[in-house]
Amino acid sequence: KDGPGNDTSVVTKTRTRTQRPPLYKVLLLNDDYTPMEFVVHVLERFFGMNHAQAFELMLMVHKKGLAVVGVFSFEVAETKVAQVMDFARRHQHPLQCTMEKE
Ligand code: NFA
Repeated sequence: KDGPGNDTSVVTKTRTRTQRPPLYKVLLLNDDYTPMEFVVHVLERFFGMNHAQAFELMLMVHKKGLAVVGVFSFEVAETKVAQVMDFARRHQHPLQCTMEKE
């Protein structure tokens, strides 16, 4: 007789792929002119870090040339980059912030 599991029936497993939105890394780049304290302030203000975390990450950027400061959805990453770039420009610092797909 036919039915599930019987040798004349075909059992098909449908693999359901979970849809995950693409994530974007927000990167902060080192330069020779932006004051360390300004970078620390940026990390506290726009990335919700405490002073110790912000200082540690600023030093990482300073030493390595760049660092990932966070991973976000496209819209949030875009907003963070715009906020940092605008804040740096208004204070006449050359600090650069970019994003890239993870
Ligand atoms: N390199 C900068 C300085 O010595 C500090 C800095 C850190 C700038 C991280 C940009 C990003 N004043």
